[in-house]
Amino acid sequence: MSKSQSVWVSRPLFPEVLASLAQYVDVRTEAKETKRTPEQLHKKLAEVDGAIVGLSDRIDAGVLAGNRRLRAIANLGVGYNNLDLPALTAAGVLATNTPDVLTQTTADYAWALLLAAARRVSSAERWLRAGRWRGGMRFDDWLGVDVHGKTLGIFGMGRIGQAVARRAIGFDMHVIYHNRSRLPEAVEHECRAIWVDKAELLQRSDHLVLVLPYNAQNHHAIGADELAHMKPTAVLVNIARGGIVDDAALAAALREGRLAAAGLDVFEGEPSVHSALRELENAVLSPHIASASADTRRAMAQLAADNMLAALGYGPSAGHPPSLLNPQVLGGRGGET
Ligand code: 8YV
Repeated sequence: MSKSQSVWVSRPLFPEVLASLAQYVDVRTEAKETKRTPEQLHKKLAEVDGAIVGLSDRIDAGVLAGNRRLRAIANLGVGYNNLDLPALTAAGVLATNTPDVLTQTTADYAWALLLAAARRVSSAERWLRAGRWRGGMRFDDWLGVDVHGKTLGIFGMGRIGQAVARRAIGFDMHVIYHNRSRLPEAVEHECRAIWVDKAELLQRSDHLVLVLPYNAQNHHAIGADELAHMKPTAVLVNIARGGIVDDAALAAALREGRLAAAGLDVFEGEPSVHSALRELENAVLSPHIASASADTRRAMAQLAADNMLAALGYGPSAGHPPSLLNPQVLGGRGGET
């Protein structure tokens, strides 16, 4: 049966999620994820009523220009710095993201990076695989830095930051955090976390995890100055966004021993990664996979699909996408779904 509305999915998704979309709309899929030019995106969006996109798809006023058909953009991620929200709102396009479903998995991954970087897991494995473990290892080889019992700093204390903090209880850590606004006392108490200003966070953290959203104010929130205030024994973990850290300054600090190690899942200009970082043994690097467990990626994809169907007026939440970022658009449509 022909369907009246079409949805473009900018990258391969789980077949069952695509099938749930296809019950209601005509689904246009892609065989692989590619970085598209604004012109290519403009063309793709001109032909559909909705699009499910990811972080490499930058949706701004330019790609929306002249588009009278598009009604919804569903982002595959909780962070949505790839979306120009004011531009989407001005164009009357509903925008959604995927909060909550990835909180725990992403927090787990912050710990994976922290522990791997502090205890030199990747570097030791590379050494072993290279056949260099031949006996005669010294008792003081492969010394890392401890995580348990230390002070954990968290920069950005939203849902994921709080989930990182809760896990620190099991490691007997003291947690300090910095966030624009202080959390309610009950949440601070539950997370056993104490608010400090940014300068104190940098100075006191034995290890620092970045979980803040990317925006113009947070560009290079961790640059050369900030790194200079951190402890030389500290591990820095970035599971937030590339651009929050000045990667060149970080590489210099790691190379010069001004910082013990870093665990990085996100990079400025990804998928390319600063060559200086790639050369460092004390940097654990991964390709933006903090939310990538099978259950969570499936849940994210399904939430994006549910958001899309609801935005286009289908399914149990028709007209009310579960994670709508710009409810003003619904108001502007005068209740139309
Ligand atoms: C990515 C994320 O979306 O949700 C976010 O904001 O950064 C991640 O979940 C995902 O890894 C795809 O790049």
